[in-house]
Amino acid sequence: MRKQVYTCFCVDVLHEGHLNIIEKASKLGDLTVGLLCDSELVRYNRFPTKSIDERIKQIKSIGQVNKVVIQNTMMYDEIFDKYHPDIIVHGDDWVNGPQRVIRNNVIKNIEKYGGELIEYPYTNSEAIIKTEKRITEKLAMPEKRRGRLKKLIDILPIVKTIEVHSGITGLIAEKTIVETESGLDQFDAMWVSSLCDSIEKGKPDIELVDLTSRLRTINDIMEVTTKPIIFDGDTGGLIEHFVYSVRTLERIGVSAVIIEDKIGLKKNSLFGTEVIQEQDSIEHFCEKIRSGKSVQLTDDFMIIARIESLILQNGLDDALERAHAYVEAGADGIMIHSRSEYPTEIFEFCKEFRNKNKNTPLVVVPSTYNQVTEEELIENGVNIVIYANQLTRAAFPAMENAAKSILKYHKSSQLQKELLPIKKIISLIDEL
Ligand code: SPV
Ligand code: MG
Repeated sequence: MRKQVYTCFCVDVLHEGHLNIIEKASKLGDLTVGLLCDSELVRYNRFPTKSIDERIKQIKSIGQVNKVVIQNTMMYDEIFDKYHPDIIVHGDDWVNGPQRVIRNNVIKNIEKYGGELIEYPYTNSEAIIKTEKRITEKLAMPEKRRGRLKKLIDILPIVKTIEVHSGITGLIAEKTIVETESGLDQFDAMWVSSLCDSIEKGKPDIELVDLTSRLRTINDIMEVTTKPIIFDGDTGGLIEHFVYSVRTLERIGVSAVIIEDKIGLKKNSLFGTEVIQEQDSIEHFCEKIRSGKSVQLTDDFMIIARIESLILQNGLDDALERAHAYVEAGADGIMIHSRSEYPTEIFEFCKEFRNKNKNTPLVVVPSTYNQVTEEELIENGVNIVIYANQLTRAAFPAMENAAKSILKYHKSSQLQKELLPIKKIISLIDEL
């Protein structure tokens, strides 16, 4: 009987390296190619530039492939359980680096089900690296980047979003990959926080850092990233100004603006009622949403309404009334904010909101109720989680400690262990 051979492709663009693997694998028996599904591909690598149907068609057109299946998880448990392959074929690029967790999973499955792992030298020519880099860079183009947030909301259980406020934090959001029990993971989107963008400039978070300056921050981030951007638009300002902001943000490729229903001098929500802050009227805020939506030129861009009722202790009923009114006015999503230590009021809101509205995306920012897990948020119907300030809060004490240490010891060698090696910092940024 011919052997059953299986190989998984976690890519959307085929190059000679993949064709090499197919050529060799097909000689070992009947070849099944697994294609990693979209939701896993974004955790593993990057957003696909081809749909799963196009990817299937592409592989099917290669003669040596007997069967094409969709692999629903990065780990191979389901594949072994379902297909019992005799041979798993893979490039040897997964021996080192984060991908080795997946290799280990294959080895564990072989111990359980039997089979053999055959690894071929990975083809990594200059030309292949260049092509792959080019494709990735194209994802940064405004027309490609803008609509990706909506797509991610559709395909992912939750869109994991991290705060960025500069090129360097953008790079961290873009490139950080970790190994987990279920494979690799990375952030899906970026949040340009008003708090952190202001702090970066040594200013309070009171809409003092104006849009021109915020756009410069966005540009720095866009230069070095491809992931979609959610912009913290504060109150959105005057309706007459907000329409211009929507046009600009949409044109440059931002995916969503979140505006909060406060009026007058805006202060950071985490002050709660410790400072005077006024909530906008439902009518006026709906007018702002309607005006923003009316000037939008694509279907890609989202205007998300942020409700401050829980922050200002105006109660759950007020929050719900506003949420439904804002959706009615055209909001593409609702962000419900809280500064409680526990997620109880957020979950109450989600439950009541979802009773009436099953589809409008829900966004939360668990800065104070930080014990909450993504799993719990998913169970409660949340679509986007924003980690809104952690990079800034991590950097500040690290920088302060370094400054203090140098002052104290009048030299810097004692810091060596905590610092990025010089060799790494000078080669951190790729040249074009
Ligand atoms: C921000 O990050 O600027 C926010 C979220 O608006 S919060 O700081 O919690 O108000
Ligand atoms: Mg803000």
